[in-house]
Amino acid sequence: MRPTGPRPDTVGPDSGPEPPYPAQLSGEVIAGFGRGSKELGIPTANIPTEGLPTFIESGIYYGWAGLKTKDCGSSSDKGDGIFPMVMSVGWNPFYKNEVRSVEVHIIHKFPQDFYGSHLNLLIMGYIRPEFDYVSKEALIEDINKDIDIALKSLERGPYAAIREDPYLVTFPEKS
Ligand code: ADP
Ligand code: RBF
Ligand code: MG
Repeated sequence: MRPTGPRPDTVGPDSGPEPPYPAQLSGEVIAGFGRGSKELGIPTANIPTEGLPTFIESGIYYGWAGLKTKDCGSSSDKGDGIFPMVMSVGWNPFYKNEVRSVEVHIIHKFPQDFYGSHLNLLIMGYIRPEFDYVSKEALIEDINKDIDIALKSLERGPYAAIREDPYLVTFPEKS
């Protein structure tokens, strides 16, 4: 269960990410559990757990996401770009999952789904461990706080600068 008490406004050193951050992770958006994260207002783009750096343990992280939507028509209006993100890695104790998952909530409103698209992530830091919750509402409240913490943390100069890292916009060649 989540310990009670206030949560910080930002996480990680103000001077900028320290090794092993920023950590790179990329993958294709796959179907998740279909649990209706979307209905909760917090859709999560699931990506394969392969390629997850071994030092990334279960927990909640934040960083930058570069998204390239799968081609069909003009890409610009489908939401390609660089966005802040929060990421959950683990077993989702609240849902008692049997498999580990990596789910990314991109902090942006998209006009449509983007399954099959490519995501490049720069993980900038760790926010908190995963918790079990007494209710879905309590989980959502904490996720919304994670989003606030991520946005505030990424506003700091050295973190904001990494938004320009070419890694975020380097995608595999179209096949
Ligand atoms: P699933 O169980 O298949 O992961 P979700 O309810 O978590 O389903 O919805 C995830 C899908 O919603 C993503 O794969 C993506 O196509 C879409 N989506 C729309 N907006 C967002 C967003 N802001 N962040 C992440 N995914 C989003
Ligand atoms: N699931 C949990 O069981 N415990 C958590 O502490 C938890 N934290 C999350 C934090 C973020 C930022 C995100 C995007 C997801 C988190 N989840 C957590 C996963 C959540 O259960 C999953 O996305 C559901 O599908 C939401 O309905
Ligand atoms: Mg999902």
